[in-house]
Amino acid sequence: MKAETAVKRKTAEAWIGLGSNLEDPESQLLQAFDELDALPETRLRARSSLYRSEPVSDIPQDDYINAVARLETGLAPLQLLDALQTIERAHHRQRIAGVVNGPRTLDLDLLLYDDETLDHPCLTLPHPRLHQRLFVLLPMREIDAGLRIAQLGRLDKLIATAPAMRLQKLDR
Ligand code: PH2
Ligand code: MG
Ligand code: MG
Repeated sequence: MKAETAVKRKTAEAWIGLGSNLEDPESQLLQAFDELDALPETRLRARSSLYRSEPVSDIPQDDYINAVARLETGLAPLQLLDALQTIERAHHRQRIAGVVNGPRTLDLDLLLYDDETLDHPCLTLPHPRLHQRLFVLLPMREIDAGLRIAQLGRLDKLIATAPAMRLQKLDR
């Protein structure tokens, strides 16, 4: 047996933000948790509750359902991003040219990948708006209250300084 075949690939801890405000958002997210767990070389290790949140957008639209998932994955960051976009497309996610922050059936954002920082045309790590979004920070705190984030610092400090918004934790 060759030496490499016995070596188990190192895995990373990846945090995913989930959001939906179209076509039964709660079901979209519950199904997405299963689809994340089914990705190659990937396990869903933890997930937050679902939260109802007011839309952060200039476009009037329905409230969102948001949540966060923590994965263990052997996929590289851009491979994982590609896999997330494949799941979004399977949920009939439409991207309309020129429309920013419009309503969506499913949004899967790669928030963190270990402590990596990345400035790639397709992917910025940590997610550039993570610290401004309580609908991401509060679900993260449910999974790991003591988390420290590369470049941004302690999660509880980010929560204390993030803009206020209407956000309600749900029972599922
Ligand atoms: N996602 C956006 C824009 N605005 N607002 C809420 N409440 N939740 C979201 O997930 C969300 C948003 C762009 O991805
Ligand atoms: Mg998003
Ligand atoms: Mg997105």
